[in-house]
Amino acid sequence: MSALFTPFKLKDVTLRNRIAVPPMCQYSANDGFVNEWHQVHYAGIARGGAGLVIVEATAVSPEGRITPGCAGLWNDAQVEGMANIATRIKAAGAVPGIQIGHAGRKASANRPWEGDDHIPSEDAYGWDTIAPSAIAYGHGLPKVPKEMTLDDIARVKADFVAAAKRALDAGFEWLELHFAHGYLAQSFFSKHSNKRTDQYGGDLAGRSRFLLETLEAVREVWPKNLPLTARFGVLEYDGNDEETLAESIELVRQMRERGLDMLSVSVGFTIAETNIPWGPAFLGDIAKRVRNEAGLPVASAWGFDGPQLAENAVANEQLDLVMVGRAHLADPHYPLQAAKELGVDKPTWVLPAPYAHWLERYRMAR
Ligand code: FNR
Ligand code: 531
Repeated sequence: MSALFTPFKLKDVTLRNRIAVPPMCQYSANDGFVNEWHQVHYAGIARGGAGLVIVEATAVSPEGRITPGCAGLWNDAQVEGMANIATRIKAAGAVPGIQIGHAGRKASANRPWEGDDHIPSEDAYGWDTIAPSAIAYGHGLPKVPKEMTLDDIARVKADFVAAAKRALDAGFEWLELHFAHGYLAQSFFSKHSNKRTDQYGGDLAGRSRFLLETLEAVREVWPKNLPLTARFGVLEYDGNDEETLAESIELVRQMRERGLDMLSVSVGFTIAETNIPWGPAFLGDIAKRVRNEAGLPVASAWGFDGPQLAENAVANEQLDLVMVGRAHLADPHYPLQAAKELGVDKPTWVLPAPYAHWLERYRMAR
């Protein structure tokens, strides 16, 4: 019996298995509008059998994009293209999810394969960035962001709410707030990037305020019966992990109390000077600690793609959902290959019926 290939119910949504495609930027949008590439990419990946497909980081405002190629839901016209994607993910038997976020001081950057570095604000494709404090990330992202005023903070929270409403209109059934990877929300939480002396900085409560208020505001408009989740960096691997983890778990508890249904455990990526112990499933034990101490279901990523690793993560109660990213780019049918490797003989939990009928194990032998 496989733990990975069992359905997962969260609120009124049931996933056909524990494999999720995490958000992965395609850097292919124009003015925030998705196009034919996104339709091909998401339909193809959903066809492979994952239980949940989460659409890439989608900006809540133009200046919230990471790159000019990022998707957006900052205006109503952008809903149609996203609705086509949600419809196709659902038609392929997966649950359609989407991640919304704001890139903060990491915004206005070139695509990774075009430098991954800041585009000067005076360039046609560049823009000024905003953040909790006027502190640059540095390295390839040297632009010093403007310290956000209280009005800026109120506007960005409202942008998250408006984007969440548009995601619902587009037919998404799973919403993930991008609170990780050194972008705006993560940078409010981290002492490295937040030196504010007002109510949005200072102690844990101050550094948590933007995340908690944004979550509460989005929870108000996102249906109670649909999963509202967040991806959040619970540590930085900056030599201060124990303190950061303790603060993070307290924040996650408070997010759960305010209606967070699940956490996708990640790394903060707030600063470049870190010592991340990259390796297959390296976040497994961290995720289990968050799951146990914060008391809510968790997902995580980074090198969980080996089928036995993914199986063990669920069987050992480290994760409720395994995010498998790059392996899905290499093979959209990753779930089918994993099912074969794990000897799972009920591909109906993996694939749409028209495929499953002909791909059951014994039929494949003919
Ligand atoms: C990512 N990742 C990512 N994460 C996120 O929260 N939002 C995003 O939009 C993206 N975009 C993105 C694009 C590309 C091309 C890659 C490779 C990655 C991180 C991704 O979701 C995942 O956490 C990592 O890729 C690690 O998982 P794997 O690939 O080791 O399974
Ligand atoms: C982070 C990443 C680091 C190392 C390997 C894979 C991914 N991601 C974060 C992404 C953008 C691309 C890099 C986002 O969260 C948008």
